[in-house]
Amino acid sequence: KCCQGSRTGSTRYRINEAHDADIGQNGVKQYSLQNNEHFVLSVRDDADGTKNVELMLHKELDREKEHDLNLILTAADGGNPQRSGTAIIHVTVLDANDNAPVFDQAVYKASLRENSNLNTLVVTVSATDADEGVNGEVTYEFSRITARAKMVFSLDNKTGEIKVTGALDFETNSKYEIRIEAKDGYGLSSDCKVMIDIIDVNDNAPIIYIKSLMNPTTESVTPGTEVGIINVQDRDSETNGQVRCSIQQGVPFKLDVFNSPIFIRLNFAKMFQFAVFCTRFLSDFAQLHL
Ligand SMILES: [Ca+2]
Ligand SMILES: [Ca+2]
Ligand SMILES: [Ca+2]
Ligand SMILES: [Ca+2]
Repeated sequence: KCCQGSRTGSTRYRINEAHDADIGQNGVKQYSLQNNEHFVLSVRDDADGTKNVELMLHKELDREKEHDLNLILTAADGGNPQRSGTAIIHVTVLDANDNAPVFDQAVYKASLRENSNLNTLVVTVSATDADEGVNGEVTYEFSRITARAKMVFSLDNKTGEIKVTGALDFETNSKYEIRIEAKDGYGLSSDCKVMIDIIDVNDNAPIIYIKSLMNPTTESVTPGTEVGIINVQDRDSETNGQVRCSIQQGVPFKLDVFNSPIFIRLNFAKMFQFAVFCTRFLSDFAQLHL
């Protein structure tokens, strides 16, 4: 058995000497090893006439490429005719933890609607480790995550599944970027990025704010006078956040788009502003406050 990562040159394995019943020239004279990439034979004559035979590592072993090797060792005598015997040396390469887990993708992207249910699977990250046993056992953990993201997403440390664990809200946070680390049993690690986009759902109704410019509105007011401003806000985006305003018929007021959309308020809330103009003398509506 030879460990992956053993140093070449200094890693040697002693091999038991071959026996030959003959003596002298007819005894064991030479050893040879079948040509192979990794091992060479080192034979030294000892003072007592025996030979010290060692298998010496010549080129590093890589268990991930080759985990078993068979080497044919031949011992030949010096007789005539020459006789030889062979032995097979079976080398098992033991694993060293020389590979970190590797993610399938450097960046994982996912998108889900803001009204997604708890436990919804967002994305599964996956890393593999070429080593064996504990050296190749991969676990996952968040390596960089905001407090907000931690409240709404969970990560299964064995399967790499990211799931929804809290209420999402596009209007509060529409994008998340998380880093995940995959570690093997001895702490070699690598990481990946997960980008999650939250998709808007029309979950906010428009809110109407009314500001009267004349309070109270008098009946002597001239038609065409601006008597109030209406602000309408919808926190949703795009078509979910567009508003249309209308005023009931038969009232002496006209609604005009004043300058829409005016500005964007905090948290993406858009504010649309409309002006209300007096269209005729108020008479019966004198008490009406916008
Ligand atoms: Ca290995
Ligand atoms: Ca490993
Ligand atoms: Ca809306
Ligand atoms: Ca929304």
